[in-house]
Amino acid sequence: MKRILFTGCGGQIGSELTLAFRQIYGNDNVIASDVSDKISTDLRESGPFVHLDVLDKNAIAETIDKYNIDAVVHLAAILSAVGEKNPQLAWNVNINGSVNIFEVAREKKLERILVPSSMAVFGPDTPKENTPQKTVLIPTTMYGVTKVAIELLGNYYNLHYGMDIRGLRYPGIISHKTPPGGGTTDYAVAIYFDAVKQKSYDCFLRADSMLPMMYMPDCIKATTELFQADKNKLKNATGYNVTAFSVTPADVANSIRKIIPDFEITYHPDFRQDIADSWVNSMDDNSAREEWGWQPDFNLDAMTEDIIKEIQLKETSKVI
Ligand code: NAD
Ligand code: AKB
Repeated sequence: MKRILFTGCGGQIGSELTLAFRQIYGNDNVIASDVSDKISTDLRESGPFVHLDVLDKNAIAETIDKYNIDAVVHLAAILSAVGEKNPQLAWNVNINGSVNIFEVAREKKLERILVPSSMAVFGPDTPKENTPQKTVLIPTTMYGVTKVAIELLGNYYNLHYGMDIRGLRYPGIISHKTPPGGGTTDYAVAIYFDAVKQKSYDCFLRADSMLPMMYMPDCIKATTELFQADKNKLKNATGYNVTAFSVTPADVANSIRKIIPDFEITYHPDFRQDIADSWVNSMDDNSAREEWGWQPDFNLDAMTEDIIKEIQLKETSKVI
C-alpha cells in the first residue's frame, strides 16, 4: 500500500484510527479528509488534510489523483440515532457516499477499500444470542438498511469487478478522545465522562439493555488486522462480526463503582431504546478469529480502569 485516503477522519473512530495508520504507513502516506474542518490538532499537524464531501464524486477522484492514492478507509457516515431523526440524510450520505467511493475505486483500479459495517445490520428477526456470521439481515433502522446494502454492494463489486472491499460489523465503540457522532451506543461513552465529572449519569437506555461493545484500542487492532489480512483467506470480506464483550448500562455502572463507589445512575429511555431493542445481545465472531486471527485485549473492567484514568488525567490537566 503506497497512499491511503481516510474519509470522515474527524469522527469518533477516524480521529484515532487515522493516527494509528500514520504510525504504520508514514504520516505523509495517510491522507485525512472530512466534510467538517473541525479536526484535532494532532490530526491536522501530523499529515495532509483535505476538505472532502463524499457526495462529491469529482472531488473524490481529484483527491485520489492528486495524492496518488491506492487504498481508501471510508468512515464518513450518519449513525443510527441521527439517522432515525433524518433517514433521508442517512440514506444519501451512507449509500451515495459509498457508491461514489466504490465507483471511483473501480474506475481508478484502487488496490483496497475498507468500509466499516455495524451490528446495526441485524434486526428483530435475527437470533439475539451469539448471533452467527451468516444470519437474518432485516434491520428496522435506516442506518441498518444502509449498512446491509453497503455490505451487499461491496460483495457485488468484489465478485463482478475483482475488487478488494472489506468491512467489519463493529459493535458499540467506546473511547475517550473524540465524542461519538450520534449513535445508540453513545451512552457507554457519556457515562464515563459524567461519572468522573459529577458521579452520576442519566441513561437513555434501560438498565437491562444488553449490547455488544468494544474499547477503541481493540477497534483499531481489529480494523488494522483486517486491512492487512491476506485477501485469499477472507470468505466474509465485507461484514465480519467482531466483538469484545456484551454489557448492559447496569453492568457498566457496576464496573464504574469498583473505582468510583458513590457513582449513581438513573434511567429515562428515549427513542434510542427501540433501536437498541432491535439489535442483538451478543455476536459470534469466530469467522474473524479463524480467517484473520481476531482476538480482543480488553474486557469491561480493564476498559473501565483505563478510560477513567485517562478522563481523570484530562480533567486534572484542565484544572492546572
Ligand atoms: P462519527 O459520526 O463519529 O464520524 C463520522 C464522520 O463523517 C464525521 O466526522 C462527519 O463530519 C463525517 N461526514 C459526515 N458526512 C460526510 C460527508 N458527506 N462527507 C465526508 N464526511 C462526512 O462516526 P464514527 O463513529 O467515527 O464511525 C465511523 C464508521 O464506523 C461509520 O461507518 C460507522 O457507521 C461505523 N461504526 C461506528 C460505530 C461506533 O460505535 N462508533 C459502531 C459501528 C459502526
Ligand atoms: C450506533 O449506535 O449507531 C453505532 C453502531 C453500533 O453502529 N455505535
